[in-house]
Amino acid sequence: MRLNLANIDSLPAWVRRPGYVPSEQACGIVHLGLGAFHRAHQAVYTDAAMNAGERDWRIIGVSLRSPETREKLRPQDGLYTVSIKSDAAHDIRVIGSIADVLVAPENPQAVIDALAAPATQIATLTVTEKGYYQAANGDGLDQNAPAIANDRHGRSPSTIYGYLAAALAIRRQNSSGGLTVLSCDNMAHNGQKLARSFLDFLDDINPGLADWTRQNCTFPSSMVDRIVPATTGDDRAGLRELIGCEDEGAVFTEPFSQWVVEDCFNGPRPGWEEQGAELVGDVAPYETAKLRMLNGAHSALAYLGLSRGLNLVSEAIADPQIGPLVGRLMRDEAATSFNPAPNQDLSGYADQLEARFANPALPHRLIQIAMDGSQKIPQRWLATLKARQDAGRDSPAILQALASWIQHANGLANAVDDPMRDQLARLWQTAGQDSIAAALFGKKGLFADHWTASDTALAQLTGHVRNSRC
Ligand code: CS2
Repeated sequence: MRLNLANIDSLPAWVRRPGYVPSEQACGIVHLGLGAFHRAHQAVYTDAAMNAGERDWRIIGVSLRSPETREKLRPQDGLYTVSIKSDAAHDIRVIGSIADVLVAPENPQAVIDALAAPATQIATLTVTEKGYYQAANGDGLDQNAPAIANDRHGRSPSTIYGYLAAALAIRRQNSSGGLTVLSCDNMAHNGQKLARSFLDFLDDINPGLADWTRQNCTFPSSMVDRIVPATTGDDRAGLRELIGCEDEGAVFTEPFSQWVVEDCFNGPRPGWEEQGAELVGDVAPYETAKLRMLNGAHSALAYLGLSRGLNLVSEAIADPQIGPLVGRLMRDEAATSFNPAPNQDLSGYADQLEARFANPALPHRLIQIAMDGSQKIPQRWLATLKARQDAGRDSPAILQALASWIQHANGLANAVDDPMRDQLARLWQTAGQDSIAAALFGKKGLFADHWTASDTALAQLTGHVRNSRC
């Protein structure tokens, strides 16, 4: 038996389910990048808002690449379960907020039409860091990326910019109003970066639409936080035992969830703040803490842990060398690299993060976190290194983690899953072990715009690269 609207009532009584009739709710949101993270986070807040009585906020999910998620959810009428993994009793909830899944490459026009529909108020995004095509120096859009050049020439779009541009042109023509375009990815100033890159793109292809977008759309920043490991076959089999039903779209996550959103919406939105989201004037201190402490620690656990043959976050945090190093990275380095908001307790936050990483009920694979390192380390480590170096302070824990990433990027012990993989491999070949750190972080290094290492830091980093395992 497969989970769907017809058999939802045969689930055990303790499984929570929507307090509204999903098929009776219209759509108000289009989400680009429908992965497990969205299903365990924003879709849950939206489901909760409709449980509380709000109406017509269902989500049309868009997969920008493969049909996999559509194959999981369509036969289930969009329904799937979220299981909270902890020591406590089973907590499983059916989510009804996803109405349909579109597969962009199969039918780009359907995606454009969904974004252009007058009922659509909000476009949310989890397309990962690389989906924003940021220039290597962090300064706006990478105009040279082939996908961006394709979209600029008005061909069938493949990037968020091409889809949004085509949809907003229709909204403008039909006078159906602008959109709130809400980035939910792990990037510093994600809303500002998205707005800047999108407007760069529009200025180039259609200055009139760029002006209209400036006046009719908003791009709030947001900080999203929930650890959502990739679902495994074992997870699904265990779930089937528990609920007596097959759920191909199931996601498994931790009890913790946080969403801090800049309160600058263009039009109506669900009352997410009634369901635990925080609507604030300035997201930056929360976002910086999360990126530099949580994600910074995660990446360190990933590369240091993999280099020691470990597989899971919970194993890496328990390692007698890695655990304390990651504690220093969070407390001594990341937490001291920015000004927190009043009442933001960074020491308590670090304690909480260590407990979350240690959650034995949530197997989170290090290799999942290790992917796309070149896109992640600027906001997770390099920003901290720069801020502390500018203040005359060193960051020994991050330097060790960074050396471990450099070794990882060499690809000797693993397959490197990174959009800059070939560039990094070429650099390794020409620079070798003694000069790779300089080629990356020296004065003309590949990442020098994010952080140019001092001579001392460079010497230390080079020493670590020589000594770190791969
Ligand atoms: C992780 C994040 O895969 C990764 O890079 O660091 O996905 C992390 O689990 C989330 O940001 C937690 O909110």
